[in-house]
Amino acid sequence: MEATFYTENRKSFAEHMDPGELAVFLSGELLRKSADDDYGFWANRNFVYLTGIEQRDSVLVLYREEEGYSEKLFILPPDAFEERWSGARIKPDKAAAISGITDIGYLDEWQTYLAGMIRDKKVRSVCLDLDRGEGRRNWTGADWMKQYIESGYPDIEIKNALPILMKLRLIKKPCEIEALERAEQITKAGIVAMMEHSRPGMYEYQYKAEYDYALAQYGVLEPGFSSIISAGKNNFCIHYDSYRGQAADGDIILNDVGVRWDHLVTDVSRAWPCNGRYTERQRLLYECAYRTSQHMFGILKPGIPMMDVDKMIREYNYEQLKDAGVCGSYDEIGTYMWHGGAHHIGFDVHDRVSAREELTKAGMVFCVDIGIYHEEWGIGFRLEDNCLITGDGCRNLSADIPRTIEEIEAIMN
Ligand SMILES: [Mn+2]
Repeated sequence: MEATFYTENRKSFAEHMDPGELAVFLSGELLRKSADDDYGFWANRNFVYLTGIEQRDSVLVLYREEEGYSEKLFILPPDAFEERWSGARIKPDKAAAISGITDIGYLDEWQTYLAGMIRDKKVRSVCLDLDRGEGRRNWTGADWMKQYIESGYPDIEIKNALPILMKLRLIKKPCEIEALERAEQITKAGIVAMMEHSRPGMYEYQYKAEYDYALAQYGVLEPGFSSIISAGKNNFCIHYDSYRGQAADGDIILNDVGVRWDHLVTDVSRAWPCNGRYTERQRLLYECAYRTSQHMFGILKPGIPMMDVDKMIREYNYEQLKDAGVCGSYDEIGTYMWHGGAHHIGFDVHDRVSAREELTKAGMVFCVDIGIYHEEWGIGFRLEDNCLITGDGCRNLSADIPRTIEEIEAIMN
């Protein structure tokens, strides 16, 4: 991603700030795992969206003037001893080249800077990324910041930056679509590798190994999110993550996987019989999902209430299942369809965007996910693609990943 992408994002954010307002964004800290080991660092996505920087303990400060705004980035200072053990830290010139921010300081100056700004600029409000997640209780750095400001500066109003960012992130820019297109190609390599190696008796972890190996050939060293790869009855666990099961002859392999490229994540599901030939029942159900998917990609365009997309998938898929003699009435559709399938993707796989009240617009990218679960027949799977809304319709970004029965059987045999 070019630095102009991040510069534009900060500019768009600053347009939503009030004069005299300060915004503080934190990349996050290392999380201790055990003894002297930490979990791999994962930078806050909104911080990355605004800076492109993925280093721990970094801080972005925006200050809104009457006209325009100023910005400053704080990064970890050089530390020869630390860097000998855990690798080089980003230097100011590199941080400037990535983010487009010219005013860069070191972390040890940051608290003095904050106090100085509040005093000299007579800051009236501070905007923080107060994203507590849904039902999650862990405090983030922004929560600590909120407490720090509230106790030290009771007159300053605290605002939440999240709603603004959720709006900005909803519409993808051309460079984000390019990154997604690249990610889709690599996703394809991973899925095709699993299809090609598939055979009865194969363990789920062996499919996973094929996927990870294929991605690594492109320099993608971890999947876009925790891969869901399961066989047979394990497909009935929607977010399955054990990988211990073994595919028996006649089982369907379900995958729900992604690739992150330049921060953008794909989310694709395919389903194939481990032995390379769909049974009659598998074919019947798969074709229902396929026709529903094709229907959706034929009708999606700007101006459709986002809330209706799930319902449209459900209703059309019900018609398919009814015609196939599987589902007798719409009241029973919940027996076979267990989840919705129209979440947005982007910097997060379940993208942190506000879409519920929106109409579909050019630049939105969301999944069209059709899951069919027939427990009695022992067949469960999803067909999930990534839909980009364009000026006059839509484009299936994952269309090139084998998705018809003919394409899949051709690869496997
Ligand atoms: Mn998915």
